[in-house]
Amino acid sequence: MSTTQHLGSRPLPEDGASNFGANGQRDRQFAIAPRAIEQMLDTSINQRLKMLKIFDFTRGARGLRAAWLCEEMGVEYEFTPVTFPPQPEYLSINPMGRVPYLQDGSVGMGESIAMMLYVAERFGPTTLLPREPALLARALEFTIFGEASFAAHMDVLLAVNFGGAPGGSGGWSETVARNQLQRSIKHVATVLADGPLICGDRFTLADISVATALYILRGALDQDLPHLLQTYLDIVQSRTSYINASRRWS
Ligand SMILES: N[C@@H](CCC(=O)N[C@@H](CS)C(=O)NCC(=O)O)C(=O)O
Repeated sequence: MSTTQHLGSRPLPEDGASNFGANGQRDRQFAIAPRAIEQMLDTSINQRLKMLKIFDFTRGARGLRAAWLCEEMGVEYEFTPVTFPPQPEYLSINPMGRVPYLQDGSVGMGESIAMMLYVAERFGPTTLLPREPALLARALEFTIFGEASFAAHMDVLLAVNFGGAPGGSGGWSETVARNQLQRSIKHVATVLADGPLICGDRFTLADISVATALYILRGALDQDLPHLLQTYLDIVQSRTSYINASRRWS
């Protein structure tokens, strides 16, 4: 199907000669311009269809992980806001109904850490996922740690704070979550003591992952961070990539 048919508009002459009339050059421009515009439109529609889509709540933190990485790597993406509770249209894309969710054409996936690894592999190689074994090991460990051993424990506390846990308390699971969070905070502080970043001087996926956990801790749970961690968070969040991504989420 030709571009013209696809867009459902009248066929255009191959060049402007047939429309070249009494107005001379002006008519020629009119005949040529619509074709150029159609081509531009077609290109931008195709680009949009091919563009990565990241579904998340407005001001959601975890979807920013993938967006931040896209900004770092120069990968185009689109933020698609999801309301809570999720509507049938979103559930037809992601039946689990959680966010974030990433769509790359016919490929779809949840889990913010997996999304980062996908983007790094699909559009890489990138220095944000180092190849040297020692750095790779640390980057992978802390990329997964940032969610599995850190942010995931905050869910219980978020439920206690906002979800109306029975009696206003999360009982033993709240105690476990608070203990685990303290251990995670200590672990990050120990690594950052040799910093300035998780992998020394190299900004990696691990920083995006851990910084997001710190951001949830400070933002959603209103918890003050130790000075070292707050300074670290300020440094990584001052990157243009983060600023650009977070603007789209607000
Ligand atoms: N491990 C998941 C956690 C996802 C998650 O906790 N999503 C929350 C919002 S940040 C959510 O969808 N909550 C609504 C629900 O569970 O229905 C990830 O990293 O993507």
